[in-house]
Amino acid sequence: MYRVLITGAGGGIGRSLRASLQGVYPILRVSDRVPLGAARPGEEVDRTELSDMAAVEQMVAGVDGIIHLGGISGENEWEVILQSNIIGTYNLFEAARRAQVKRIIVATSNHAVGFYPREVRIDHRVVPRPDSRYGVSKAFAEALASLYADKHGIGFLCTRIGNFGPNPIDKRRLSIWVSARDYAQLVRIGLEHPDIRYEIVYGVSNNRRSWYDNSNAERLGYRPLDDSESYAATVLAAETGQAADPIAERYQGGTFCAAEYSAQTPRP
Ligand code: 15L
Repeated sequence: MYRVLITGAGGGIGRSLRASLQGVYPILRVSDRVPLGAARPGEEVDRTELSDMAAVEQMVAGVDGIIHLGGISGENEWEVILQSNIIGTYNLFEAARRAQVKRIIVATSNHAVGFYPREVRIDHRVVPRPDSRYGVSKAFAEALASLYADKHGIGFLCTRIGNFGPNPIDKRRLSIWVSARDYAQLVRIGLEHPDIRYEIVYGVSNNRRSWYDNSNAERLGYRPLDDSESYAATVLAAETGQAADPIAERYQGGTFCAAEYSAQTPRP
């Protein structure tokens, strides 16, 4: 990997990877729809709207690998999701094919599978059960990646990110938290592992309360260093006595499942 592009470099994960990957690859090209400030040593700074194919083609020119974080990172109206996450992701993968990009790390999400009940332990082989229009856009990104891997030979690591942050912020996040250093480790595996064509892994730390069988990530060499359990007592104490929505509580996707929920009976 000579030149690595980060889309969505202005977001929380993007800012973290921009710092931790500095100097790891000869050139880091950082891009976002919003201004990113001046280039740091070893960087190229770009500003692109992912729904604009011509701009996306310029953004990926000369790139070997892409960390695709760009797009909307939560639930929104269909038109917004459509432009940023559906059309934007299509534009990126198609431009990457034309530019002969070798690897793409996809920031997919736990919300692509958010309607699995919490008592079910899921692995990388389960079918998607999106919990939102946002979750559908992440399942779309995984499916599109599969097409571009099979048909065009691009290597994809789809990382179903749980919740990225300095610490887990509530009970649900104790099961899906990922620390900055663990996520950076996973991204580097995705870019550097010699043998990746199409893989789905969970972007989570080594959490004792995890809902995931992340053996596919482990097979690829992932050895997460952090565990949310050290925050559990504080997090749980803060939630004592709080009323919980039964739908949010039942499913892994939490409030994403409960929002706009109108089914009379749960799907078996
Ligand atoms: C996500 O996919 C979102 O990008 C993030 O903002 C959080 O909502 C996270 O999931 C989560 O489930 O906590």
